[in-house]
Amino acid sequence: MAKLNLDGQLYCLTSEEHSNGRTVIETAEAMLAGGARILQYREKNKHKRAKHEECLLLRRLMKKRGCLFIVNDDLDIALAVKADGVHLGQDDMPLEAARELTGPKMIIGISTHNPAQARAAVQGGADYIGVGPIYATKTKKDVCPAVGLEYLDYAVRNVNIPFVAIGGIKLRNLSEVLARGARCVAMVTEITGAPDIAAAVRAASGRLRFSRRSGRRG
Ligand code: 3NM
Repeated sequence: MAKLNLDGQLYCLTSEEHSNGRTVIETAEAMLAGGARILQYREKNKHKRAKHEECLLLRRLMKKRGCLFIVNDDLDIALAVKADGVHLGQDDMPLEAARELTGPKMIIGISTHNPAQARAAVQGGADYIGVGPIYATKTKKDVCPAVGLEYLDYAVRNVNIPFVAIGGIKLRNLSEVLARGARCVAMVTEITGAPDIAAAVRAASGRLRFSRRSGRRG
């Protein structure tokens, strides 16, 4: 795989329970309409069969539109549908074991919440890491309290692979995160809960691209 480049990109995630009655497919289509370039399927409360079925559909949709498709947690589903990548948390299958199954080409992302976890993921060969939760979030149930901007500062200075700032990020606090040097940002509920998902993706992506182009932080 060519080296992953997430600079200036909005990282989109699904969450049907936070999508105001829209299905995960409707939400993903709206994200694509807004120009999404990377999307993670993250549906914590569904059965595996339903997740597999939705991922099969999304895999086709994302491929057609040239959008990277990442599956959260379920490495078996990621492999079965030939996703571009899998995203694993600290309590999921260890990175080394996952890499044995995926081979070198599949993207593996790892959620990290402190510098030690970041170092371990980078040394273990992760393609990117999540850095968060930057602000308080109710979307991820089992995550530690907000780590604040300090851990983001650490990542900006020390992490030499792409990283995604995540957790409680909204359009209203995006400038602060960009000003600290984040180059890729994930938002769940700000996007899935927006009245117009495509417009929300466009707005956030525009801000990220602008900050990258101008080299300005914020
Ligand atoms: N991962 P929202 S925080 C999926 O810190 C996820 O690793 C996190 O949702 C981490 O944008 C989080 O609605 C939830 O706050 C982010």
